[in-house]
Amino acid sequence: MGSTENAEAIVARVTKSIDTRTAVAGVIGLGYVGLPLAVEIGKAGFRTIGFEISESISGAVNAGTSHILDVSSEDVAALVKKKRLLATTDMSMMKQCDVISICVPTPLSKTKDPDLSFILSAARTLAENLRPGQLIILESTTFPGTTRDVLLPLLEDSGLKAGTDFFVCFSPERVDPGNTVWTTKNTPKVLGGITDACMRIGEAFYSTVFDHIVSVQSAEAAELVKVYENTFRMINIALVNELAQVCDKLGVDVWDVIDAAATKPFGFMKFTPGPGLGGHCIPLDPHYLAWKMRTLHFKTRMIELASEINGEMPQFVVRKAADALNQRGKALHDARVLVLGIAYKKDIDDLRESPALDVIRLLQEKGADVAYHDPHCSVILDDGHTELEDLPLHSAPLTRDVLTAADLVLITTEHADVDYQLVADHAELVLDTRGAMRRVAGNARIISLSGAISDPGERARRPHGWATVAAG
Ligand code: SAJ
Repeated sequence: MGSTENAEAIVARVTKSIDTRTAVAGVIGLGYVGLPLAVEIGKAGFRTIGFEISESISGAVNAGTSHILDVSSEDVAALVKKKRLLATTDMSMMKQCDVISICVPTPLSKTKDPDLSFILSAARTLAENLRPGQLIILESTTFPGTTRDVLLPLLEDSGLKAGTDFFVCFSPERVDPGNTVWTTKNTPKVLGGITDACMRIGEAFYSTVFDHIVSVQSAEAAELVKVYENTFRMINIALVNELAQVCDKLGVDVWDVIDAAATKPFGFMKFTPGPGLGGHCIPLDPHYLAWKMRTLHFKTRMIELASEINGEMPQFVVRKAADALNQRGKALHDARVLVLGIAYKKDIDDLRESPALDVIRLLQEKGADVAYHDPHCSVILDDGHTELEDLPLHSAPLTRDVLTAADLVLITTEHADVDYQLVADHAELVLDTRGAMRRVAGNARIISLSGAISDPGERARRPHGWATVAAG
């Protein structure tokens, strides 16, 4: 076997090894994308090798433990026991793999430029271990052209030729952390190949792992599908965040408007406002496309504007907090503020890019005394780029005493397992940026993101103003 085999013969041989499950699969990166993928490939019947740079993650997987919210340790342990899943830091084992998926991070640099360092490192390691017949599938979200213009040349440094000696596809990950309805296996899987032969082998392999394959015309099309999906979300989230500011100006409850608009059975998709945009995808991925288009002298104005609007939401929320305290005759300075819910979205434990951290930072900068409670995030550690004071900061218990001691409770992320009735009963003042308090009522004065107020005791508590006294 070698490059003397023609592409068709190699395609037939690899396809047969896939059909008979004798092909060995590899997954580079066992994070929130790679570990679920490795488990599904193992479940599909392939011996799967997970390549990790982290000894601790590799060891944990081999011990039958999952470090990922959506992957059960039972599944990992069962596959490890059946020798369908093995984690390793020995990258030379890539030689043993017939198909290899790359699931490494694609972060942004400080200047919002693509950071392809993880892809470059994986590609160089792959090139050292590349052999004829291997299929390489890039899953990391990136700008159109990365597979063909960045990954391919590095792999061909091996001396092998893409499309004849080895095969390359792009297939974007579509993991929605915490989503139990749409999982790795049943979410339609987009796939684009560098050549037709690449596509056919990619389809042969991924159709054994995923319920539904969506083939597109090229790797670039597949890359663009992904950044388009997440740009769509980012822009619509910016639109609804701007709507919240519009409602604030008009004195209209934004949730009232959104819920009514969402009754439209066609032509509308519900998004909800909040304190900003979090996570490791939505705030970042559109900037991969914006960066690429800038190199082609094209300005993606929608992305720039949406990023600006979403980025301003933490400041908008802190202004609302200051206003809410001011209405009670209190200043933000030295105010005791309990930030409630800090994960980047509902019912998960991930703090990456969470806007709640920006809100806490801004509150601290204005002299507020900030504590937080989040049942999923027990501590905010000093990881070197979280610019908060007094780290590590531990989650405070959500008790009657903590709530009554707070001058303001600021809800930045809603969680299903938080008792908002307890908050309504014992907090004095609540700023709710997520609509978490809409179904409860108590003694608290509750102000929504767009300024709508519910205050059962408002009339009883209205103080006689200076003007009234002065007028005698
Ligand atoms: N957010 C809002 N309002 C909304 C929706 C989201 O403020 O109406 C905020 C969230 O609070 C969060 C951020 O946007 O801070 C991102 O939320 P997200 O729901 O997009 O969650 P992610 O980033 O974990 O996962 C998304 C996937 N989510 C959904 O499709 C629901 C999907 O877009 C991608 O598969 C995934 O990113 C990815 O990996 O690209």
